[in-house]
Parts: sequence; C-alpha cells; structure tokens
Amino acid sequence: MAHLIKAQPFDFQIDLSRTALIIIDMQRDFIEPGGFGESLGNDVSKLAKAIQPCRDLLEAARNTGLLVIHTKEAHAADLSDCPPAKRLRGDASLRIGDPGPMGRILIDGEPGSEIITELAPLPDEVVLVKPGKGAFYNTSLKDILDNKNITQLIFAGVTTEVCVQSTMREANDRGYECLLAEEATQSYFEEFKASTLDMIRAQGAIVGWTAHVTDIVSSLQGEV
Ligand code: C5J
Repeated sequence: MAHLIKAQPFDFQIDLSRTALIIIDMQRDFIEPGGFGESLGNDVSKLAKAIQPCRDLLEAARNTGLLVIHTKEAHAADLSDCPPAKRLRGDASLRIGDPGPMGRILIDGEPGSEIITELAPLPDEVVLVKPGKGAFYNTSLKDILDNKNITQLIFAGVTTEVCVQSTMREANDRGYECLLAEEATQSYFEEFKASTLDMIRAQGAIVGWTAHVTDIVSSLQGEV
C-alpha cells in the first residue's frame, strides 16, 4: 500500500511492500568509549542522540513487517579485507585490529563490533558485516534486497556523512529511492550532519529525501 511521507525536498511516496529499513553501524565501536570512533579522537557521546529515534523507527518497522537490515563496519580477524591504506591512515591512538577495551578494534566478532543493546537485532533480521564505508561494497546487500523486491530504503544510523551518506549514494546509483530519517542519524560533527542533509535533498532530491522520524513513524503506522 502506498503512503505519502512528509519529507524534503518534497513528499516521499512509500510502498511498504517494497521498503526496507537499513540501520547503519549502530555498534559499540562508534557509540561507546574505547572503540574505533574514540580512537580517531572523536567525542562519541555526540552519537547518543540517535539512539531513541532509531528505536522508534525500528519498532515501527517491526510492527509494519518491513525488512530490517543492521550493518556493522567490521573486518576479518586476519585483516585480509582491510586495505593497509585504511588501517594506517591518520593518527589513531588505536588502529584497526589493535587490542582495546572492547576487544580488537573494528574486528567482526569482538565486543566492540556488536550492535548496541538498545537496538539489538531480532533473530530474523539481517546483520550485514561490511568492510567499507558503503554497505554495497564487498557485501551481498544487493542480492538481499533483490530477493525481497525492495526498491525503497529508509536510512538511519551513524555517521551521517561517512557510512550513511556513502551507502545512500551507492543505493541511489543502483536505482533505489532513499529516505534518510533526520533525528535517527548523527555525526561527531554537527555541521557535517547539516551539510549532508542539505546535499542529499538538493537539486530535487539528487541523492534522496530526508524526513522527521515522527512523520516516518506516523506513516508506517498508517496514521497519515
Ligand atoms: C566511520 C561510519 N565514521 N560508520 N564509519 O568511520 O560512519
């Protein structure tokens, strides 16, 4: 059934039977102290604002029966999927693969790579491990979406200008209609979040749409 969601730059016509919710990288390594985000010098407390809006969206998506996909940015224990250029870049206090307070930094299976408990995936939800910033790179995401006839994607998660934006651009180029839930995404840099939202919806939704979580949730609940 098609619903209209109040969005920018114009209303988003959603077909619930062809829509998935993708929650990007709400994992301890980015949200909690001692992980990858903090090792790069970021104030990780800035991302906490996204948690409750993500929960609201997740609950509505579950109640509506949408396909739910959680992504995690994480690498194999032997680092075979981590290019040296990624591992060695910058002035990190701990690099990818180094032991930290939540296990090895950004390694799949370590405590730091777990999705935060507030957003813990249900057993039937997809948890997609991705080695890059974009969730289509070196993953089966396209096949998962094709198998379910998904053509529209609602995005949430962190960080807005890195993994969320990269994945939205990848999805847009592959023909998906992309809607970003404004309060359910955060950046370590407020100005980067604001600019990303502007870039996405500029030029007549050149990458996609943005909408408030309350408007998305009301629409999923059939209230509008
Ligand atoms: C970053 C991400 N910021 N999930 N990853 O390195 O956005």
